[in-house]
Amino acid sequence: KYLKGKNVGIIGCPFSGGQPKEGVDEGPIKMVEYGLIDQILEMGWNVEFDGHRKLTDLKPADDPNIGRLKKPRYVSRVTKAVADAVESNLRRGQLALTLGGDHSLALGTVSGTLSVYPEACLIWIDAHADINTPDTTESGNLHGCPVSFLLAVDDLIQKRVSEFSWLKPRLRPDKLVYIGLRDVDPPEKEILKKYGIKAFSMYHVDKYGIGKVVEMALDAVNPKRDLPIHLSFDVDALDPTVAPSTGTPVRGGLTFREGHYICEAIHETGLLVSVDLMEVNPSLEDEVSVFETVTVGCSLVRCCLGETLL
Ligand code: B3U
Ligand code: MN
Ligand code: MN
Repeated sequence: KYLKGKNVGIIGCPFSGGQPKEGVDEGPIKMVEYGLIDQILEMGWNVEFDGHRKLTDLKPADDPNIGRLKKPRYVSRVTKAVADAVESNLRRGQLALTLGGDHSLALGTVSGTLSVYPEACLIWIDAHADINTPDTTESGNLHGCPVSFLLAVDDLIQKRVSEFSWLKPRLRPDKLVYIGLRDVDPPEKEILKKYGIKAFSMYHVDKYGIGKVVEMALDAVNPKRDLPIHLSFDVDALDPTVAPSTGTPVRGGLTFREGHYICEAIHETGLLVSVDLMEVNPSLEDEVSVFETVTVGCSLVRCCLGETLL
């Protein structure tokens, strides 16, 4: 509906600055090494991919904490560049596919999407809500904070750090929905409640089944099925038995099929304009775990682009 034809621009983001574990920067590199580009080409897409971004070039010499926030300047510079890349892909009529890297990258991807499609809704698939503010974050890791920075909510905007002044908070709370949550900090729960943000935890997936949950999620943020969709998929939404190689695995997650169903159903709306696949960390766990996590990342992406079982 928004994008004509099968054109995708892939933004490879080897970046780990939003959290402490090295190796998540290898996620996009491994997904491409495992053949993701050829797989997408075989599905009949025109693919633009000029190699991974040189994000380490943006690393400042000195980057002291701001309050509790770690590496704020590095994350800000990188996510600004990513925002520009997503925006440029979308303006050229391409679906923007961003491969991470840690989930702080969504500061950039979602900003880029909203600068082209301010009416877009955001579907966030994750074990975590990633909605801590500079005040509530215990860890100081920016991958636990991107959603709060994106929200167009006055009292959250007031807490914003000036380092991220390039970021226009444009996301209305009623345009955001979560699926897969199971590790949400108490202050994050408060924020979700306070702004009436729709969230489907693993409890809801168990209770209603994934089919109904995706339908309810779309009803919440896209009732007429006419708004563009940004899908931000953190691979840790999947159960650790399915995607073990990720920085903060949490038991009790989505099954292989539940994860793929979400991507298939969102593809089917014809409204998907921007996709993130984040937090694949090939340096964690054994060889089999890495293989399973990287290949599941690739197959989730293919489902977003229309791969079907039949
Ligand atoms: N909520 C915690 C933990 C966390 C968030 N996202 C991940 N872990 N991957 C935090 O650090 O903000
Ligand atoms: Mn996340
Ligand atoms: Mn997560």
